[in-house]
Amino acid sequence: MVMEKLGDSLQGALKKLIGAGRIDERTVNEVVKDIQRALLQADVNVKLVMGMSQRIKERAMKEDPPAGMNPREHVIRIVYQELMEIIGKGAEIQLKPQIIMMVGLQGSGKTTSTAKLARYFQRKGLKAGVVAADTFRPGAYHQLKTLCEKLNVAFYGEENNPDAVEITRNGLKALEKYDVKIVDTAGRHALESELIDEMERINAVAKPNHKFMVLDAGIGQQASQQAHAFNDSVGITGVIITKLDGTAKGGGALSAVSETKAPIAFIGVGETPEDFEKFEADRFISRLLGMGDLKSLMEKAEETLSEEDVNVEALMQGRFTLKDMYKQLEAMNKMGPLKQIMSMLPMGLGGMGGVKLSDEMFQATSDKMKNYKIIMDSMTEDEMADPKLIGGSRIKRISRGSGCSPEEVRELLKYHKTMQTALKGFRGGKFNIQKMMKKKLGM
Ligand SMILES: Nc1nc2c(ncn2[C@@H]2O[C@H](COP(=O)(O)OP(=O)(O)OP(=O)(O)O)[C@@H](O)[C@H]2O)c(=O)[nH]1
Ligand SMILES: [Mg+2]
Repeated sequence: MVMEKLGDSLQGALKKLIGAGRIDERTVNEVVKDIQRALLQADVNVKLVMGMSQRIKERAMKEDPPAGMNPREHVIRIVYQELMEIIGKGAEIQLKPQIIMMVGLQGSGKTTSTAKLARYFQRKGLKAGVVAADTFRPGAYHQLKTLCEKLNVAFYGEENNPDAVEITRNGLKALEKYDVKIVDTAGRHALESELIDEMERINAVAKPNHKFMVLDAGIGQQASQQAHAFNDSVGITGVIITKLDGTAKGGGALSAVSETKAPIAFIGVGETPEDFEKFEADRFISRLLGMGDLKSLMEKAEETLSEEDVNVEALMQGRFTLKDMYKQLEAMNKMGPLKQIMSMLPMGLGGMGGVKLSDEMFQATSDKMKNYKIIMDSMTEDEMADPKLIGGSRIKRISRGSGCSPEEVRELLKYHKTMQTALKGFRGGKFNIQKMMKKKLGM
């Protein structure tokens, strides 16, 4: 998971709160101290952290919990709200025809993000094309071309033309029929006049609706300086923070950017085209705090899967047969890294509710899932639709057919039952802490 360390520490702090006998000043101070430490380690600015801690303390002691909310939930809600203040709301991205220009320093991730962004819009049903207007870095043309070919994204470039402005003009014309046109530009080591000059000229020709500054999360709090500088020169409408997967300083970059006027639009969380997310502060924080993120998952599911792959509706209604489970396991494979998916799912839904999975645990779960599929392949249609039919003798038959032990078959049935119960609970039939918290916290 992105910013795993920060998430771990924040969750540790909240666990203390949940485990405390009663919520008094001492408990609050202790929890706030833990949160402080976590944020400072993630490189969030000291002043911001101190201001936030003070507010949490004051609000936790002075404000009365809203009706129906216990003191614990009340404090968690305050922490959530104050984190939202620090991170800020994300940028609004409209799904309509538009021109986007990417700017940023060398190696920040512009070219990679250009391709990822094109894919994002394509998945939303818009036709996307990109223009390779980086004539500074050798190989830039081929890098982008290859990425686009892989993703089936339209590409325009002129390998031997040194004039980035001309390429932009030609490219936008050539891609006229495309809904979303993204212009990848060159970077420089530092914000030097040559770079600014080129950005300004491309800007004048492209007249982009959006100018996204691409920023490497590794620079931490310096993000704010860069965002200001780019904003003053060419004006930026949003920020893409990349490489959040590879740094402990993500908190610095995220909070520093949100202090500038440019909102965070997307985050890059890995090298593959899938590792890219629209930035939604509320979801991001829910995930950090380990509250699962069903909404993100559902969206991801809808984007990646066709309807016959998984019946989300039935799932949410608690109609969950073995067949549905089988489909779900297949769907998980399609959706990519199981680990990522599981950190988004609330507990019980096959997810860990933000509980961290060790690599061994993850491997074990992943192997188990494969086993489950093999076992289910030895079941009849009737059994798949109604697992209650499966008694002792059928278990033996399935065990023989699949080459797994009867214990494994029983375990699968138990797993299915747990999931089914959890889903019913999730739907609201039963007491469910996850749902209750989400509702009360207004998430
Ligand atoms: N781990 C990780 N790596 C990333 C991410 N985004 C980009 N990268 C890697 O960062 C390196 C630089 O990315 P580019 O997209 O080439 O950066 P650029 O801004 O276009 O660089 P220039 O064109 O030289 O200015 C590549 O190796 C990418 O694979 C991300 O979100 N996570
Ligand atoms: Mg590049």
